[in-house]
Amino acid sequence: MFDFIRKRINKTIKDASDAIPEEEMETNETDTEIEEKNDVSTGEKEITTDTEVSDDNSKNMEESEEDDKESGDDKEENKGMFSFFRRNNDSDNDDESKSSDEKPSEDIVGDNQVNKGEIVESGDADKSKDNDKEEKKGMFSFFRRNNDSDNDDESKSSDEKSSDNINDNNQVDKENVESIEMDEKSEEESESVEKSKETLDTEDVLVENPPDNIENNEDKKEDKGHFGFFSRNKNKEASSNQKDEKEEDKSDDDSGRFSFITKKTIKEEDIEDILEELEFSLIEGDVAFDVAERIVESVKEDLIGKKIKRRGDMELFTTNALKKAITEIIDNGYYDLLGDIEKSKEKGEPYKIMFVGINGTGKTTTIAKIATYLEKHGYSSVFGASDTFRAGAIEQLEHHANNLNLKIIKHERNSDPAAVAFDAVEHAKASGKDVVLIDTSGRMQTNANLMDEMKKIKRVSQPDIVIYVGDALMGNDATEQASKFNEVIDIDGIILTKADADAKGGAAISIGHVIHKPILFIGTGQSYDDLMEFEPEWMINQIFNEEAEA
Ligand SMILES: Nc1nc2c(ncn2[C@@H]2O[C@H](COP(=O)(O)OP(=O)(O)OP(=O)(O)O)[C@@H](O)[C@H]2O)c(=O)[nH]1
Ligand SMILES: [Mg+2]
Repeated sequence: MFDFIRKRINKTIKDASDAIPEEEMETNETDTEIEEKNDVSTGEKEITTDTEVSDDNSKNMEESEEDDKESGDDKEENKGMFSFFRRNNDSDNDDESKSSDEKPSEDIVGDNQVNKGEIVESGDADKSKDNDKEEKKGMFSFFRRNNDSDNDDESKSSDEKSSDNINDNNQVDKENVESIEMDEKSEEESESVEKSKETLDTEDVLVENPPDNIENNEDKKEDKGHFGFFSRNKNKEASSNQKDEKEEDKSDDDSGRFSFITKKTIKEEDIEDILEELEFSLIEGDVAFDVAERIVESVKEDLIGKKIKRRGDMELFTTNALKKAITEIIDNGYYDLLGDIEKSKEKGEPYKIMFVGINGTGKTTTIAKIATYLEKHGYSSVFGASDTFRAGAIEQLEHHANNLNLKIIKHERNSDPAAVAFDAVEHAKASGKDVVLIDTSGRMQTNANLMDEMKKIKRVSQPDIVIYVGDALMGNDATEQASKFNEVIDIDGIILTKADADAKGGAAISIGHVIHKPILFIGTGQSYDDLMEFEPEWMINQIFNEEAEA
């Protein structure tokens, strides 16, 4: 039923996922070059920032972490961190040709640059030991700096420190200057770190099976931070208000590779073209203009300002925003038909339903379907043949009555339809029937006489509920007609027929919203059982699930 809308919605979701260019989801290469070092002996990740990291940038990164803390994203972040290390350990382990003896002495020194969202590792396993030392000194000093800034945690053992391998060689960063000073001061300690590293097991030590000396750290909560880059951010206080600037983040992408993704805040310009196209698509798919506008506004409101932290976020946000917008549109209350019928029955009154609509929408067929439905729920019905206008209308209803073995109250053709309805109600009262189903002739909302006649039927028969029967194939016209009928006769609910033949689905989305009345049933075919109770969840599933039956 929703083929057209489903395709367009899915296109919108796809376009939205592609809307933020890859480059914008990555660290700014011109500002920051991140060098990653992978110490095989410990399985640690060492990340060296070799170029300038501006104060702003680092503040944003700090804020990013702070934000996450507040929003409870920490756990996810940390999980990501662990998988990062595990993955790198795994990739190290892949190197079967290396003996475990070799590994401890080998640093894969990444001249890695963050490039298009991935860390491209160009490890140089044969760096000289001197170089190694220098690197490690640097690495150590970085953590010294951070540890110091965190609490001057002098009590940390060198073992602990060995796991904090981040080297920041920033030239301009103020803190970095301090860091360089620290380098000199802590040269000795650095060497002890190296030694301690050599004593550690070779693989997965930090993540899968942390050695005792790390596991027993006095401050276990620090463990996560030890693994690198994040600890620096995590332990500092947030100090920036520039919330919609890019923020660095680490995350898994779908391919399972690790990537740096910048937090990107969705702005109107990122999505305006997509939403404009969505609006056209909805209108083309028979959604009423106002409803299409409202859906788009709601999605826009939802998306703007959202922060994308990892690939897939945009798709998720857009899907959720669309689902929310459409759910709001199609949720127009609930009419407890069976409950109301039961109440009438308890009072000893027949429950009266009047069916209205324009020509050929399926009123008469639907009456037969409803009688079938009611019978299944234990309620008896009687038909009132109030379409005295169209040739063959009475016979048509009579045919269904015979098929279903139900009583029909009929008068001559062209007789007063209101009188027929009245008689049908009287018959139900007299014979103890539970429900009276009143058929009326189809009429155009523009035909004042026929609209007046319809009002008279209502006045005389005093129905408990007036149901507008709309043809889904008529698209937005069905919605506009429902609006007019509602103005004249005050509709209580809607049955939308021919959903089985409607490939667009727009009328089903907007009709209830436009008249603020619920859809009770959907007609799904020409047989008596082709009637479905309307459930908003069903519709949402039809619209969003590509595997949903048409
Ligand atoms: N495919 C499909 N056809 C339907 C459905 N409901 C009704 N029809 C068909 O629509 C045609 C018109 O149905 P009617 O019940 O005569 O419609 P009506 O509103 O009573 O028509 P008028 O009395 O002339 O105003 C018939 O051929 C029905 O079989 C449905 O849910 N699906
Ligand atoms: Mg009819």
